[in-house]
Order: sequence, then structure tokens, then C-alpha cells
Amino acid sequence: MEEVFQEPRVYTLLYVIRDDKVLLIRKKRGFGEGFFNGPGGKVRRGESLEEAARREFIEELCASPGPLQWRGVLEFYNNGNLEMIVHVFVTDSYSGELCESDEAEPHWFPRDAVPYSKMWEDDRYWFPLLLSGKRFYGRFWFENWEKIVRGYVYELAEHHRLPDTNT
Ligand code: 6OG
Repeated sequence: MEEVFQEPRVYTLLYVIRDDKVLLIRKKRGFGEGFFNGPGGKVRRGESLEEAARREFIEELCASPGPLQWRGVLEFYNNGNLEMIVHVFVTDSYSGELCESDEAEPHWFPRDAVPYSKMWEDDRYWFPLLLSGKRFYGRFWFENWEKIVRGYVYELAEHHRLPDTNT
């Protein structure tokens, strides 16, 4: 029963997409070390998803992101357990200078040269939707966080928009 009442672990990812390029970070430590990913991390208690996405971006890259758009949600299972719920945002701007932090090294990639072989395996399934401006919902089952044994991604349609939001 304990499992059932565990707080869900909710995370964010935030990508800057601008001039046909996307901003990724190379993670220098923690979960996914060595992989390219978006800046992001765990949502804290009392914080909104958007606040968390902004805070993590600033912590990892120093600059402040512009207006955010919510783009999708991903659920990750590992060895059969739901481990992470990740909300994905994009922005087309930021203010200030990007920095390298002890967590992350910023890198720009052309949208047609995204380094999938150095990213989490799930990214190749949903990142194209992100790049083409779509919203999505995905679920992936990993084995030992190494390989995907099952998964799917749905594109969300207009009628799946949440009420009272402009995203
Ligand atoms: P910290 O532990 O650094 O947050 N994350 C994933 N991102 C992708 N693209 N694929 C996955 O497949 C992921 N699993 C976790 C969520 C970890 C960051 O890594 C993301 C967080 O932004 C399994 O605080």
C-alpha cells in the first residue's frame, strides 16, 4: 500500500527553440549524466510546473527564459514502476547570458541535427513532435533505465487543450 500513496515525482524539461536551433544541455552530474537533455529537474512542493521549469533553467543556465508554452507530458516506468512524470515546455527566448554551471553545459543544435544517439532513448520518439510544434503524451517502460521495452506517444489534438489556459 505504501507504493500507492507515494507522492508522484514530477519533473520539468524546458527547451529553447529559436532560428531553427534548439538549446540542449550536456548533463555533468546526476540522473542522465553525459546525455544531452533539456534543462529541468524536480518540481518542489508548493511550486507550479511553470515555476519549477523557470527555476531549473535559471539554476542550470543562469539566463531567464521568456514566456513558456506547455507542450507535453511523459511518464517513465522503470522495471514496472512509475518513477517519473515529466512536463515538457518550450520558449523561443531568454534574457541574460547563458552560462555553464556545475550541472550543465549549454549546446545549440540545428533542428535537423539533434544528437539522438547521445540522448535518452525515448527522445527520438517524442522530440520530432516537439520540434514540429505539436503537443504530446507519452509513456515509456524502461528496463534498468537502459533500454525501452515498451512505449507509445500520442499527439494531443486541439480539443485536448486544458480549460482556462492559453497553452
Ligand atoms: P535531476 O535529477 O537532474 O532531473 N528526465 C528525462 N528526460 C528525458 N528526455 N528522458 C528521460 O527518460 C528522462 N528521465 C528523466 C527529468 C532529471 C531530469 O531528467 C529528466 C529531469 O528534467 C528516462 O534533477
